[in-house]
Amino acid sequence: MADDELVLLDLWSSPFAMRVRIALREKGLEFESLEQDLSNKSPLLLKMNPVHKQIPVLIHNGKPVSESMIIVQYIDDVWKDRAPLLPSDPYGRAHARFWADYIDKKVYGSGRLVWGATGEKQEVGKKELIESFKLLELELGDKPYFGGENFGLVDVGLVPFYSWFYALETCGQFSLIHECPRLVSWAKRCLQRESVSKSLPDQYKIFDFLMDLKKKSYVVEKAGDGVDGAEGDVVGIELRDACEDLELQDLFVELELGVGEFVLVSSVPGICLSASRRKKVH
Ligand SMILES: N[C@@H](CCC(=O)N[C@@H](CS)C(=O)NCC(=O)O)C(=O)O
Repeated sequence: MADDELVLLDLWSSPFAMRVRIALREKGLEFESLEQDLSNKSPLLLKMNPVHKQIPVLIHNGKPVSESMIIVQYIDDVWKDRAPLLPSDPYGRAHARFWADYIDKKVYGSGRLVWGATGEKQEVGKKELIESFKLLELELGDKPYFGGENFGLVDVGLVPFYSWFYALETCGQFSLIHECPRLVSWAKRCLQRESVSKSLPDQYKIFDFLMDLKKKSYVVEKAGDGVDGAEGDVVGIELRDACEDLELQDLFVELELGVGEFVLVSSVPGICLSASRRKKVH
């Protein structure tokens, strides 16, 4: 389609946004990337994604498309004549969508626990993440890509997490090359594609970004005796948990309002700490 205007509401560190950048580049499409500040959401983002208020959003000739895997499939539908990301047969398409959905359901959530949580929660995240990666490795088998000979939807869905590997390994104290050597080789193969290497940030930059985020913000968990956290909520934190992590201890000192009360300065879903409302701490 000639004269297409493509604007991406973007964020350099977001694995979801990376998917869209990769898909656009696979198709050789020019686009304008508008970096978003999620702590102060722009009127454009709120207008274009009023339901979730999240990036990425692809605005194609003024019309917004949201949710990364939906955007990637939209791009593949519109520009189906170049570098197809999905196979043409219905079974192959369903199979690829199944694994893309698996990645969405498993990898991001458990990864978040690995870099953002401590103690038992982190261990649970680590176990789940390694199990998911091992299962994905089985699905990959001996193929060069999840899409077989062709780089496809599942590859686009998963490869952004390669930029998080160093942070995950460092925080979780495990080695991905040791646990899942074939997955690491696959990621390196993907990185040889310009679409991927241009879209993924440096692993050390991601590590610094996540550690900074962990210091500045936290959210309480939904499970167990936890509570939902929202920006500005006043909650009490069991200092016992916080003590496991010296950096987080500093954070609590900074945020303390009174005896055992803390305010959430920012809401980043899934950074888990055990907490309960207005619980006294000593
Ligand atoms: N399911 C969404 C997830 C997108 C997402 O979580 N975006 C994050 C940035 S990584 C965001 O915009 N967060 C802001 C918020 O939730 O308020 C997708 O696949 O696009």
